[in-house]
Amino acid sequence: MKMTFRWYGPKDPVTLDMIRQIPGMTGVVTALYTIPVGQVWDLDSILALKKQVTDAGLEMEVIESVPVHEEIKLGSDKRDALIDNYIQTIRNLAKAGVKVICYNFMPVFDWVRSDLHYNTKDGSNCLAYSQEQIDAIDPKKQSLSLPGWDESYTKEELQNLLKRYEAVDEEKLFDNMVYFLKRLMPVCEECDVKMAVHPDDPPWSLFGLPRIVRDEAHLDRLFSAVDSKYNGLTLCTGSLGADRNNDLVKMAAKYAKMGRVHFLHARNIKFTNTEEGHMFFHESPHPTECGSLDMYGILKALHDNGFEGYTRPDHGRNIWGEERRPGYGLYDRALGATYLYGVWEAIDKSSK
Ligand code: DNO
Repeated sequence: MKMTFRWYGPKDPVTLDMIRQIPGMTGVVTALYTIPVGQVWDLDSILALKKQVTDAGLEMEVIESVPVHEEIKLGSDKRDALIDNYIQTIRNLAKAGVKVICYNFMPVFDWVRSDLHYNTKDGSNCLAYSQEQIDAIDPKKQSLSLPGWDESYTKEELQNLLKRYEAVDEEKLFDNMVYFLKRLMPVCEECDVKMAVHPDDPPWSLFGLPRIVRDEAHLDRLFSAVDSKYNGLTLCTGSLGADRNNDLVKMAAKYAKMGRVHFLHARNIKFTNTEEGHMFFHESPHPTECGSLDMYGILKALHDNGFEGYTRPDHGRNIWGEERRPGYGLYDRALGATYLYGVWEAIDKSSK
């Protein structure tokens, strides 16, 4: 397991120097944030980014994310040219030594939360999700104000996009994803770059839009439809774990054994309602006992099934007065990294 940290580029207040001082850190996971979705990432820009990272004594072997254009997810006649661009980006990233690309196939919205500053009892605050609050939003009728939503679209663009997705059900989205991956695979195999899809967060349909990377049945179908180890997974525990029916220890063991887990997003969440269902959860410190997910069990399952991929501590809370990008401050993620490192060392040494 290689420990990494997400870095949002030169403007990130969490600097490379800070990241380097976290014990066990080998590299950062980053992206070129200034290139519009759909355009080729040119080699010079990639190499310039890499130089900043390596000058700071870190590696840049994972990209999160190369975003997939909506026309590809919609399967429109514009997709082939956009997939050509994606392929060229993969080739350029490979030349810079990138090994894994994290991406998602969620229509329109990436991760969704109802609160970015949910106050917990210990005085920290964190990201939270309330189904009731999300259900009260109808993006087709009202202008959208979702925490974390970056307003990439004008109101009209969003309405048009949502309208176009009315013709895309789960099956169609799945076909479009398979089409995309089948075109990528020969290049990934040639360049040795692994695709690692990020699960839907949360892993169920939102606002009537289809979401298909959400449980074991959907992942099995995806992995057999495009049967290459280069078609793999970012095992995001907090995303998949939000559905209590997902047995993460089992899934970690199964997909690691298949050689499909290339990247681990390690994060714990706590359900605070006692009823079954997806009504409310907030993010919690990484250790098992702090949340509802068996973090130890997941790491052990990965370890025992040969996981050798990259890991990063996912979202941290705001603690010690820190007020940085929600989920992506320094302190709690650094604590998370150290916890993950320690658990991994213990599992590894005690298994020899
Ligand atoms: C949220 C992240 C996601 C992830 C993308 C991958 O904190 O885990 O935004 O980067 O879904 O494409």
